[in-house]
Amino acid sequence: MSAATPVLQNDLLLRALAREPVPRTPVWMMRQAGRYLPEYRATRERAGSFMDLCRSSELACEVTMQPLARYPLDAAILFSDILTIPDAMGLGLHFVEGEGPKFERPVRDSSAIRALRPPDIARDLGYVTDAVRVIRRELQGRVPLIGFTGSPWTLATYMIEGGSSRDFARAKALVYDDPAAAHHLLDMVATAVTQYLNAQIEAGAQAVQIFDTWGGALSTPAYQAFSLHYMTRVIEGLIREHDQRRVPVTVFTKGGGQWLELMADSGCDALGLDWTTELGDARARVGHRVALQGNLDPAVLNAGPAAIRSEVERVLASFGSGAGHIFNLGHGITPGVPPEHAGAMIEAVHELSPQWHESS
Ligand code: 1CP
Repeated sequence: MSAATPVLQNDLLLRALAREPVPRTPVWMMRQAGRYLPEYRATRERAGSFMDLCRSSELACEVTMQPLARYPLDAAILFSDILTIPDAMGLGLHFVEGEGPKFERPVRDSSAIRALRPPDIARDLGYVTDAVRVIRRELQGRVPLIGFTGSPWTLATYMIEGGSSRDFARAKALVYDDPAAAHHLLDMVATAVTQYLNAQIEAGAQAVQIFDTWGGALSTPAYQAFSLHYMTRVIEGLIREHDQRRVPVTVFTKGGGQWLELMADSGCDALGLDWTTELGDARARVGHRVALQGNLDPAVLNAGPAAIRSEVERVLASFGSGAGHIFNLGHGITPGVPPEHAGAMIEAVHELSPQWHESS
């Protein structure tokens, strides 16, 4: 390790991802930097737009650090978005207030797909790797930094639909009408995703997560062919050791509870679970092969601190004793959550989890 790389003061996350013993369960939250925090809203206002916030490494670093200033979290997550890749492929991303992401030039048919060009990661996404470097410097080894990407399938849904979707009508029609075009698109996106994560790892991301937010919308065979296959290919292409440490990979397919055994075959180190799968059941199925992350229903954070504490207790008990659990929400924290409620969740994990790690 070079003199410029401070040792990691808190490596609970990396130890739990390796299913090594820990004195308590590490905790972080998906979307921990975001609109539920007034300080985030203030920085975003200063940035002008969401993409300007992502493109400024100083401001992206500032918002990455905000939840860590408030709460004793065990990881930082790069502040960026999954849609930076399609933006870098020329689709023209913008965010409409209250409506979410929109692409000016969606790819609706086979000719648009065949006209697509892969992004040049260093040229078009250098702002992301710059942010990783700035955040690592600012963290000074306090906690590990998680890098991330969307899964090829999840990115493709936004590229084909032109934004968010309820039913993925266009993306699924493409899969069934013209599977060759769908595979061509997914293949190009998978290559970009692999290079993008490797660039984040080389810049200093110490763990990475693949967000397959919309994989759960597919049938089992379509999930295997159009989502899991490409995530497996991405994982095969990743740098797995950097700075003399393993770089663990977490796969989170929302709605993927029925496919855990298949997902555990992808070569990942951990699976993210949403709240519809019990951690104890998941552990019995795949816990001897991968670590498990999750899975408090984010809606619990709209309830009061007493209810939050008892649900934290229930989630910890569901996983049970021993190593291999990373406490998290089952999906991202929502904008209306009072910040003190997130604090109550984290405090409860600190207080209640040590008993599940005694004499292991
Ligand atoms: O108005 C605003 O300020 C923008 C809100 C916002 C934020 C805070 C967006 C737009 N993206 C982000 C940051 C973000 N997105 C992070 C980093 C912050 C952190 O975790 O602390 C991450 C990891 C994401 C990942 C992301 N973006 C996903 C996968 C995770 C998930 O929640 O399922 C998805 C699907 C997106 C797309 C996206 N970007 C933004 C929004 C509102 C959305 C969702 C749109 C939809 O529901 O279809």
